[in-house]
Amino acid sequence: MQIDIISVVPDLLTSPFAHSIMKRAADKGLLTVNVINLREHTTYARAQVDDYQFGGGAGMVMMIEPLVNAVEYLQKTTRYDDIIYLTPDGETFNQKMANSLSLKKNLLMICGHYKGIDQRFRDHFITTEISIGDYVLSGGELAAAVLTDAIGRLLPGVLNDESSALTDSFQDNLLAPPVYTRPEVFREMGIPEILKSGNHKKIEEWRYEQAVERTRDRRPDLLKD
Ligand code: 6GU
Repeated sequence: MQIDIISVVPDLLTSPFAHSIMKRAADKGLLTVNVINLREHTTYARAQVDDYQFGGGAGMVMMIEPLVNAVEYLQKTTRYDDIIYLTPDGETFNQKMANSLSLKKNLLMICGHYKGIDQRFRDHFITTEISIGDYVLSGGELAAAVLTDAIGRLLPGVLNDESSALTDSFQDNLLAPPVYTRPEVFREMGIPEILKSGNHKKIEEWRYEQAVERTRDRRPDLLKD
């Protein structure tokens, strides 16, 4: 899978994919992330990419022309399944969307800054608008990193134990159950007896009960549908 990300702060997007599971995905050739500097696609003086908004008001707006230049340049070599704009007024990202995006081949993500991007670009080039939650970030980069991580780890072969994505929180609309590792006793705090029983069927039942209980307690909204 290929994920291309257009940004005015490309440096924000180097570290998130250079470690751990995202690095493994890249090393195995399962996920390629390219970060494109929007300023390299503007024809305006001093690499300008934003301007004052028509109608007045505080805050700059990202201009349509550099964005179109960048997208059309990338489209010469890549056919995108989706062109995603990261924006707080988009649809709230969730695991279902991560699953569905992980089935695509090529994605393009556009990171907004300032007051956002010219509406004409949204109308004519963007296919999907996504937010990562009800709060405002100073730009779309961290949101693009969140999406890329959530999508990338779902690609077959990225996680060592392929079943481990299946037992994530949210994968079946349940939060994950509690987990324990060594030592068995730490400062008189033990672990649930059942986990030492060796009875895998009983352990699975216990985990499921714990997941349901935790979900009912913390996120009852997930159990409604
Ligand atoms: Cl995708 N972008 C920005 N700037 N803020 C956000 C967001 C995205 N999602 C939540 N807040």
